[in-house]
Parts: sequence; C-alpha cells; structure tokens
Amino acid sequence: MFGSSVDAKKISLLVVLFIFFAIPVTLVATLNRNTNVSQAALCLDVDGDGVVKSTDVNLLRDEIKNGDASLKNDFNADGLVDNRDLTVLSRSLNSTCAPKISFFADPATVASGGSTILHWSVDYAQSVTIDGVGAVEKEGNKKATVQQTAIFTLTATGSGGTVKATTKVSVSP
Ligand SMILES: [Ca+2]
Ligand SMILES: [Ca+2]
Repeated sequence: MFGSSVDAKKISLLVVLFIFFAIPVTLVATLNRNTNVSQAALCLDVDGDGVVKSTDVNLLRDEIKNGDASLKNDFNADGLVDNRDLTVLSRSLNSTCAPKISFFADPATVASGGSTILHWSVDYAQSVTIDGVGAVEKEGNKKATVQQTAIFTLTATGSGGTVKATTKVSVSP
C-alpha cells in the first residue's frame, strides 16, 4: 500500500516535470526547425483568403457555437477559442495578411547533375510562381535537376502584398 502510494507520487512528479520542461523544449525545437517560414505578423484570417471580412467573423462565430473552433483562431493567445477572440477579430475587419511561405529543397546538397525535390506550401496568397518553373499551386513539390549550386525563388502574391522566399541547392564538390 505504502509502496504504491510512493510510486504514484513519483509518477505525478515525473508528469509535472514533463509539463514544465519537456513541452517547452519541444516547442522551442519546433520553432527552430521552421526558420525557413517567412516571418509574418499574426494573421487573424479564418478562411485563409488573406483578408479579414465579416465572413470570417461569421465563420468563427459558428465554429465557437459548434465547439469545433481550431486553436489557430485563438487570436488573444489565452489558450481558448471563445467570444473574446471574436471581439479581437471584429476589431481587425478589412486588415490583410501577407502571404506566408514555407519553401525548401530536400536534399539541399546534391552531386552535379543530380536532382532534388522542391517542396512548398503557401497561405494567404492568390498566386504563386517559382522562377524557372512558372505558376504553381499553393502547395506542391517538383523535381529539379542542378548542374551547379542554384538558388530557387518562390513569389507569392495575395491581398496582403507580395512575398518572396528562396531556397538554395548546393552542388557537392
Ligand atoms: Ca478571410
Ligand atoms: Ca482566445
């Protein structure tokens, strides 16, 4: 009896330690991994078209009512999605969100004449182009063959402006 209660205490202590240390470390690691994501201010858009309109307010109101609101709509960052977020969103009507880009090559180093795969994903944009490739979908991947070190440029244009991102493919000597 006594032994098992000590074990329970040890387990709770481990759980508390996990919450205080492991989770923040994991979050920091995740943020560091995403350094190729273009830095954009917090976007309050709900439907992903890059402009805050009454349709976004109505959408969030329905989501809150149905209890299925996504945490990405926690606009006041209090860990809950509720009417307070609706208020924050209503105050941002007509604001726009700059396109947000994730663009990388995998592998980033190849032998001369070798190939890599370019991967991209863009939010809050109406058009996306990659130099040398042309217009592409908002999300996709494409094989690229390189003879020498190359820098690929992706340009995304939306209501919030035009944003560019580059990714480098190095040729190993
Ligand atoms: Ca919108
Ligand atoms: Ca909130």
